[in-house]
Amino acid sequence: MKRSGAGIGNQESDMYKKNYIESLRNELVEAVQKNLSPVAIKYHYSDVPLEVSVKWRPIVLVIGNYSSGKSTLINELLGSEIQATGQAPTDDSFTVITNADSDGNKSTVKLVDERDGKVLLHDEQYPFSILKKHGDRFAAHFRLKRVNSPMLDQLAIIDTPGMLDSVSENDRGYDFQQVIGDLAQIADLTLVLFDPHKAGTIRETYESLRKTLPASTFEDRVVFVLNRIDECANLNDLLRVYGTLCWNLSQMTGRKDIPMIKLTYSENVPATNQRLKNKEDFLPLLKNQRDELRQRVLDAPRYRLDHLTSYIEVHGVRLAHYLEAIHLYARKRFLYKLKYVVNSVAISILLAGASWLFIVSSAYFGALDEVTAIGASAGIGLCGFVAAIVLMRVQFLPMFHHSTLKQIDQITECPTQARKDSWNAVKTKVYDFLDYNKGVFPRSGIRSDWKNVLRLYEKASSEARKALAEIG
Ligand SMILES: Nc1nc2c(ncn2[C@@H]2O[C@H](COP(=O)(O)OP(=O)(O)OP(=O)(O)O)[C@@H](O)[C@H]2O)c(=O)[nH]1
Ligand SMILES: [Mg+2]
Repeated sequence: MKRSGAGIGNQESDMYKKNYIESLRNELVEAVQKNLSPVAIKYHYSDVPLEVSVKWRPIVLVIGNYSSGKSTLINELLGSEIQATGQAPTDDSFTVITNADSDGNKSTVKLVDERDGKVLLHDEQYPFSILKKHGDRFAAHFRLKRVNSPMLDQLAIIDTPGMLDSVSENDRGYDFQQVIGDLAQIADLTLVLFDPHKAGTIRETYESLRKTLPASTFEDRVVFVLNRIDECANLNDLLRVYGTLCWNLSQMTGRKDIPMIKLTYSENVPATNQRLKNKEDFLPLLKNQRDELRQRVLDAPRYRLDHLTSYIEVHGVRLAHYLEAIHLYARKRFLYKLKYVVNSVAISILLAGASWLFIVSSAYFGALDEVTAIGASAGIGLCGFVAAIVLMRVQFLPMFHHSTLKQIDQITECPTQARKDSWNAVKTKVYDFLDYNKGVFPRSGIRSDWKNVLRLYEKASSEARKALAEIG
């Protein structure tokens, strides 16, 4: 990987740094495209090229309870009422909001056009093809809005339906938590919004984030926000709500240290305006962290490089583990067949020998000449061998296949937590692959593909980490 511009250090202009980051980003995407994707597709690790999820612009995902103020926050960031807002669950769609390419007047921010989910899921320029698996019900709740907001020059924002209780979640007709997990994997930053009325009712969503995001980048990629704090009656009430949220988060994370929670409210809501003017109220005493949140959103593109690097690492490790598993399965099957064939040859020879003894000692066949007797016993031995091979194909190999699939966890060794994690991520894919082709697939090349993936991802990741350290 060539690194243009490295070493210029502090004198680097912002422009130069931006170009450097851009060229590094392109090189990393190319590394995925050239080295990981062809192998991932060849062995059905992925149906779509891996770079599809990372080659588009940086993405900020906004999730949270219904009416926690997601759409209000997004409108505020964009500087226009692009998303519908309102009390009670308002919006049941996932909306990708990105910029319109038009160079027209950007002083008035407005919606330029809207596309429906089906187009979005099938258009290769967008990174959403992995969501096709969620079916038509999901596609009907997925759309793209193009807006001429300068805020969107470098990023896209995804507004999501408000989370409901898990009973109502089941009525959606698609797996909401899985969609959130898939989107969080593509996103460079996920904002998780709570409001004082429902502080901490998103356990399942938290779990799907935890499962899909690499542990190493989780803290950088998820920001918790306690929004609408202006609705707390007083400071004591706010402390009570904050305490409840901290407690719920620590229950979800299983950790005692609480992640940073941004305390925010919208100053555009009329009632809040009045409270801000009222000096006896607690609101004027408290810093609204809205600006910090805005800055965090604007910084999302900077995290894209880290994201891309960990994407290469995560998929490099998983793909290598996947290939190792199917290589070991193929080797085990080959050794099983070899042992079976050797045993069959031995038994057939014994059978031929026994037949010959029987023929020469039998009063009935004793009259046969020697060549015919040898030919007849060799024929019996051969028939025995053919029968054994047929039996192996129709009976023993399927039995071997099913019992290996039943004990799929024993295919590879997982002595460390990292190995267990990568195995858990690929186990179903390995099972599906072996189940689909019934264990019959070309064995040659898997081992070298596996070793190549290991070598190439380690090289790409170490060079990217070095470059990231240089950028600082
Ligand atoms: N007091 C107060 N009201 C807010 C604040 N943010 C949003 N609201 C109001 O809360 C209601 C819900 O806001 P939305 O932005 O629609 O919430 P949402 O999370 O997008 O809701 P769904 O799309 O239904 O999940 C609206 O009536 C907003 O005007 C805030 O910070 N303070
Ligand atoms: Mg909304």
